[in-house]
Amino acid sequence: MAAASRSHYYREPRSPFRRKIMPFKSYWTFAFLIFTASKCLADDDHEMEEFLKREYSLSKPYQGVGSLGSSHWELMGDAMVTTEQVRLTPDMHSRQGAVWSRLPCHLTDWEMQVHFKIHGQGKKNLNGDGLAIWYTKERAQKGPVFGNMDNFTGLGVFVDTYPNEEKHLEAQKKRYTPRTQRIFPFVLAMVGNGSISYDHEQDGRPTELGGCNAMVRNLKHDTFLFIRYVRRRLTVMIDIDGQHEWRDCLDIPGVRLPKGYYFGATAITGDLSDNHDIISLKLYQLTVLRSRKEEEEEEEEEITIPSVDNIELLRLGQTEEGMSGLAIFFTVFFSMLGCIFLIVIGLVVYSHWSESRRKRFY
Ligand SMILES: *[C@@H]1O[C@H](CO)[C@@H](O)[C@H](O)[C@H]1NC(C)=O
Ligand SMILES: *[C@@H]1O[C@H](CO)[C@@H](O)[C@H](O)[C@H]1NC(C)=O
Ligand SMILES: [Ca+2]
Repeated sequence: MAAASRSHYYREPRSPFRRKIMPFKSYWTFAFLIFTASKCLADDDHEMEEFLKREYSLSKPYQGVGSLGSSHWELMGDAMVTTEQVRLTPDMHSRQGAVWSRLPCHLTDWEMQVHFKIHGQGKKNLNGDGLAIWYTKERAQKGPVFGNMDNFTGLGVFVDTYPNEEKHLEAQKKRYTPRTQRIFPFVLAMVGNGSISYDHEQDGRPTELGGCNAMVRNLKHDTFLFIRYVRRRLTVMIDIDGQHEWRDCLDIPGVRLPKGYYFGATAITGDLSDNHDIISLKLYQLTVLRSRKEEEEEEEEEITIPSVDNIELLRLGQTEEGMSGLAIFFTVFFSMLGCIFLIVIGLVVYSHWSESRRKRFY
């Protein structure tokens, strides 16, 4: 409408409006751009609603937890339910326990809020091994990956409380550079496709998607972990300082997880131990706006095997970070080489010039 009313000024050739008025077509293109831009911005603000899904949640008084087939959550191994928590392992060596949902989850976008507690007698770094939260194809399998099977298919988020690799290096009087060294307890995410093994001796370093340090042991206040999966973006956040503030741990786009997998929590102890408690698992369904294009894309290619887009680049980025000291060295080295080269050229040119001047004098 604005364009139409302004076009009256066209009759006056020298109107100051003249140059400002856009042709009809570009006016609409512009409006469209503004519209899409604002829409994208709204989406980036995570404007979404969330609904607690009780069937995938676990909370006090833990009525649906047990070994009976009728329970929503299956208890395994050394795990025990009390009035206060589901204790996956007690603070005793060589235990493992798990709790697994019996219902496959078919939601597209979700967030799992984990209220957990890790505590025990062990001093700093003399405790282990940690707990894991799962969204996997397989369920209720025992194994070495925090009490779950290796070569799992799906997502695992680990709270690793024992630095196996760092302890091993320490014994050899070696260590990572401060930049690449990880401080434990360490939260780490990994996506498996059925043939990727978790390297326990390296605390999963070769297969990690990202992670962060989280001092979660023996705290008086409540500790939480959030795992959010929205539009194929995996975000892990922690709230461990008792301030009710979420801290980003990792955020990775292009994570492809099939629907219909199972949620679970597992823990394991070895020579060293801890109580690994789950106080609650709350699963929220998130409803987010999707563009028609996104919807079509997602309908077209149904995900059957979990994967992460550009995983090689992700790994490359991590090693590059470790090598940046070397990169700085080379940059400095070659700049100095360049300067020396320029100085030499300068000297040669100068000596030629002064020589020819000398010749002219004679
Ligand atoms: C699983 O991932 C590995 C490493 O990215 C790859 O080599 C392998 O082909 C994948 N397996 C399947 C079944 O997709
Ligand atoms: C896991 O996969 C790796 C490589 O595909 C294989 O070597 C290993 O035997 C598998 N482990 C188990 C427990 O299936
Ligand atoms: Ca470890």
